Amino acid sequence: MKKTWWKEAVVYQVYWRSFYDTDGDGYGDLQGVIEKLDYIKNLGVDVIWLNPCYESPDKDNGYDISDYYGVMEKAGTIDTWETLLKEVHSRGMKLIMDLVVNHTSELHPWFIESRSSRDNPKRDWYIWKDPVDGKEPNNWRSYFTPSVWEYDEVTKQYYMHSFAIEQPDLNWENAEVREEIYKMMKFWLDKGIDGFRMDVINLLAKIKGFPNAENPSDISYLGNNPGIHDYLQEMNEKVLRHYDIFTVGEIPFVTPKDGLLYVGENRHELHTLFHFQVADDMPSWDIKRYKQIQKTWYEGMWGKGWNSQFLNNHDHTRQVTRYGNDKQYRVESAKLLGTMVHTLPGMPYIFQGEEIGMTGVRFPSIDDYHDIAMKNKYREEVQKGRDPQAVFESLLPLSRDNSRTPVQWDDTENAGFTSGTPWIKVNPNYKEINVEAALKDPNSVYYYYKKLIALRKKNPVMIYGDYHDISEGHEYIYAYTRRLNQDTLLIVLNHSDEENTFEIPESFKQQKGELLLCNYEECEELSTSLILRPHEARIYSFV
Ligand code: ISL
Repeated sequence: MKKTWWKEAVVYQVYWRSFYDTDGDGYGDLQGVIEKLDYIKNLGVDVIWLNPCYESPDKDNGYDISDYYGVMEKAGTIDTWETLLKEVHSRGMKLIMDLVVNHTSELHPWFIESRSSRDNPKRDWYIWKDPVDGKEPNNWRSYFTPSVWEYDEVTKQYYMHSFAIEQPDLNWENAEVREEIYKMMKFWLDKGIDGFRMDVINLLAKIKGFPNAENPSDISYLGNNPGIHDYLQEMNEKVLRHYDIFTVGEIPFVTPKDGLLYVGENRHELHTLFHFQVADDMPSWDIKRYKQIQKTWYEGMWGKGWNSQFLNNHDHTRQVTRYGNDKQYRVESAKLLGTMVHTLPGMPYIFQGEEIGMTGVRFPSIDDYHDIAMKNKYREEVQKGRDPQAVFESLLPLSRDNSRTPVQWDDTENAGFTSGTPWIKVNPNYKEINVEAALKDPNSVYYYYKKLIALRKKNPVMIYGDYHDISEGHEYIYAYTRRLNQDTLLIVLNHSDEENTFEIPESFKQQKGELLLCNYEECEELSTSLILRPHEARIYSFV
């Protein structure tokens, strides 16, 4: 398998608005990222993924861009951004930016022009359709609203939006649009960034003819449509291949077979992808399903394309809350999930705060929430006549705000995140869970992550080794091997609040294994029958 720098990288995601506020406006900012770069660097990560900080009316936290060349005031200025890039590079790290080109903000000058009249030269830059029988052109649902279509009174047509009404979709069939986007990508790449995380990049191509969907609530018709690979190959040819960069596509609704079409090493499109079979489709821990997902992706991609590993990000509830036990076993469980993400095949992602085991939230009222997806859904369901409290409660577990609360730096007011009023409430558990406490405690989740990352740097088997699940059918234990040449790792994870036993396979019984890492203070050396405590994780090495 071809070795590359990015295959060996560990990525840390910075959701800057919730990271660290330096000017007291209640929003994290780029200066805050600069001030905490040593903290990130100390963890051992290689790449920072920065969520969108472009000019934006901020209806969807920066995913509604009104100027691709400017920096949002809340985040800072282009000069601060330039300093950030320089400071990241001077610490030997890399910076990748979010690329959001499926849609713009409705306040982007292109859309303002486009909507101004039917014969405006930019009309075709977005997707406009006539009403059908006086109604929406078809029955498609958007991510955030009951229809992808919004009627425009002035020109008496509908425009398409795959997300909020304020996020009109660009028309990628239009060559001028594509050229304009490529120009913008080169602008940032020429400044020296190291790549892009590409927002819903598989949504660019729409189904020709816009036919009604049989089941409109399954919105997978929005993605992976014919034409998408032509766009990505063109993007690669015209932009990407000219730079030594790394790209990761956000690709919802994708199967391993189709995933390879995006990241196959012979395809010249993207380097890696985020698939959503876990984050979107597995609401709570389901070991059987998770093993199956890992198996099919490994079998589909290994040796041909590179995968990513993540369990949470700014859209998905914090992993220790969603897939672990954030109460009695919070620390053990956070470490176990980290062990899994960092030892499965693919690039590991850490979402800010994950490294101290931050948890999801349960705020008392819908007014405490800001997530446009949650707010819109709440309104939609309440308008149907459902009980508001019941709707609210049903939306709590997966609200995107679960992972958007400020990073908890210390136990002072607002967790040391801001001297002002935070844009979103701080998780009330900050007195117990915070960076300062983690840095003082040698057994913290933070130092465990540091060890995991260091281990990865020392053991190429963690990156390039093959993968075999040796625990199929076990209800609580997930155990697998990674092998490269003479090196073998055995990873054993007990996903349970109870003790569980795992019999190691015959082939290991004759070998001498060394315990490399374990998430409890004292751990058993290798034996034929391993007794694992609640949420215990161990890595053994065989040479
Ligand atoms: O959040 C989700 C489910 O709760 C995801 O399905 C998510 O909406 C989807 O993966 C697309 O996300 C990306 O594009 C959105 C933006 O709101 C998200 O923050 C971004 O990650 C529109 O740009």
